Amino acid sequence: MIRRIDLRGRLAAGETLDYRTLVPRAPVDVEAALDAVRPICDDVRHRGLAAVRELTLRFDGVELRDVRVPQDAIDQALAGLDGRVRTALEESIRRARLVHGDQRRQDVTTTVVPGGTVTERWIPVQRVGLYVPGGLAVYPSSVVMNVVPAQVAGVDSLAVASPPQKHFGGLPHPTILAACALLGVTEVYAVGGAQALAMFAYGLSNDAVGDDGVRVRPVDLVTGPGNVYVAAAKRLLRGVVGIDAEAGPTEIAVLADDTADAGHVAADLISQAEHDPLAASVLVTDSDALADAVTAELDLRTKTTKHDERVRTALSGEQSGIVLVDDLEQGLAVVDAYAAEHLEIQTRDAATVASRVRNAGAVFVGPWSPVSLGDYAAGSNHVLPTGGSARHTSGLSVQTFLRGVHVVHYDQEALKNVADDVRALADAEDLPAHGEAITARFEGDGR
Ligand code: HSO
Ligand code: ZN
Repeated sequence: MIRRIDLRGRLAAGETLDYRTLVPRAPVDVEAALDAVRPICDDVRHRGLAAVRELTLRFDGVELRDVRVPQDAIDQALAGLDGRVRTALEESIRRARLVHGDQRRQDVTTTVVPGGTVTERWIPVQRVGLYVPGGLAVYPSSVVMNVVPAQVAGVDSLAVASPPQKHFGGLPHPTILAACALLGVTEVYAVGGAQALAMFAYGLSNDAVGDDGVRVRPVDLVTGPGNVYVAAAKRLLRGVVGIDAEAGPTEIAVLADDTADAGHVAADLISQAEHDPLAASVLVTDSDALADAVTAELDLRTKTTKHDERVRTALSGEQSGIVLVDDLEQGLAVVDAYAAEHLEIQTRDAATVASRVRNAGAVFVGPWSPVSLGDYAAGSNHVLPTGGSARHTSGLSVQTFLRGVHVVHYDQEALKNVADDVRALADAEDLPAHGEAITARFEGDGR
């Protein structure tokens, strides 16, 4: 059911291989979704709450009275949370805080010349909107992964939006609300999809909603996963509001040799295929025997896994496959070209092989570091670049919620000493007023 791409012997035969076009990849057409999303964003912008209510009825089948989730509903969700899940979420939060706490950057002051300093100040984004989807699965873990770095960065104001669920009285899923409660997030909205992102970008003002007092302040940055419509809304609203990455369907690549356990590799490939029929599972190996054993294990395990249909569709899709390579050297070139959201290294001397990886959202080293550990409880972040964007983009981190601002402070002497250089460059660019701004300060002192 999973296809094979055999690259063996092709280099020896003198072929030049363009790995980027040879690796399996799903075409995700965000552009096509833009047309559907544009009128939704415009409507929310111009008609505020009335539009959000109508869209929520149309897409979620829920009649919203107020967009804001009342605090007692959030408290009740926490009170009703299963004890085992609560303990696990608390441990996940604790580990994420450890890792993200170490990411917090210090301001750095460089003394360029005596009397002339440049400080890089890291200033948190003021207000952030976090979108938590409610589609095929419920992701309280994603609440943790978005909220923890924002809080560590020092974001002042944090709002969460998640689709209202018919079965839960028109509120977001109770586990989402409980995760918010554990993290101390109190501003939660029962709004989903593109309308949630438009609400965050434009806000809902009193003017737009009449006189029932609802007001949602616009945010400065929106983060969080979502389907293709959420990605399209992000693309459309970027500029009005900052966005994190446009997250596509999840991906796992495993680079393995003959020392890997075929059952474990298959289980890991299935674990991410379970997210989405469009999810990608890719094995890159130099071992024929492992490729055969993993294929057999995939067949076996797909029969008993809960979301078998989704998994089967994902594994047999053109985005998934087993890539056979001559050796690990070629394997590394292939996984670098693929730039997976998640990359597992299951080889001899895995740490050394992993240290040579250039492109991946996150790397999972050795037999005891599966992706699902990272999804929930490694301490690492699970909001990671997809679709090959790991070539140029990082996953979510404290850095996502900070801006580096250069603070320039020169005294008179330090400016005087560099005045000729500024004037020379200003003249070279034919921008003499730039030079005059320096000269004006020293007129009459003989320089
Ligand atoms: N693997 C997903 C994250 C996730 N998994 C949430 C389970 N829950 C994308 O990194
Ligand atoms: Zn996952």
